[in-house]
Amino acid sequence: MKNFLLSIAIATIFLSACSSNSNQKSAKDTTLDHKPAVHTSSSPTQEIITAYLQLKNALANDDDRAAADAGNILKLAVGKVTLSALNPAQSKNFSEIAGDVKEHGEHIGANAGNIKHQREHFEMLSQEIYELAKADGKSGQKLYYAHCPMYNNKKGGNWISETKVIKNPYLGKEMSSCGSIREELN
Ligand SMILES: [Cu+2]
Repeated sequence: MKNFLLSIAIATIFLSACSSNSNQKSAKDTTLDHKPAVHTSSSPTQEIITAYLQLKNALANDDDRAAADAGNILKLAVGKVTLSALNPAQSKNFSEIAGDVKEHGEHIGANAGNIKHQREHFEMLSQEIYELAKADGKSGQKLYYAHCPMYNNKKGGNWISETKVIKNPYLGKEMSSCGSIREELN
C-alpha cells in the first residue's frame, strides 16, 4: 500500500511536470478541437469560386459587361467570407490571397469595354483561385485546372473550370475549344 501511494505521488509529480511543459500547446489544441465543426456541403469560400466561374464563363463568351459584373461580385464575395468558418489551412491560404483577389475583381469590374485587360487580370487571378480551390480540399466542389498554350503570344494561361469541357476564357468564341485539362481538383 505504501508503495502504491508512493508511485501515485511520483506519477502525479511526473504528470504535473509534463503538463506544465505542454500547457500552451494543449490549450491551443483544445480551442481548435472545441470549435463547432462546420458540416456544410460547401466551403466557406464557395461564393468566391462561384463568382470566379461566372467571370470565366463571361470571358469565354467574349462578354466584357458580364465579366465586369462578375468581377464586382467577386470583389464583394471576398469581403463576405466568414473567417471563423475556415479551417487552419484555408485560413492561411485565404489571408495570403484575399487582397489580390479583391484587387483583380475590382480592376475587372472597372474595365468593361477592355476585355484584353480583363483577361490579363483573369490570368493572375486564376492562380490565386487555384490555390484557394486546393485549400478547400474535399469541402469544395469538383473543379478542373485547364491550360491554354496559345494565350499571351504562346506564353500560355491557366484557368479553373467546373466542367471538363474546354470553353477557353482567354481566346473566347474565336478559339473556344483550345486548351486541355491539366489536373482534377478535389
Ligand atoms: Cu487593371
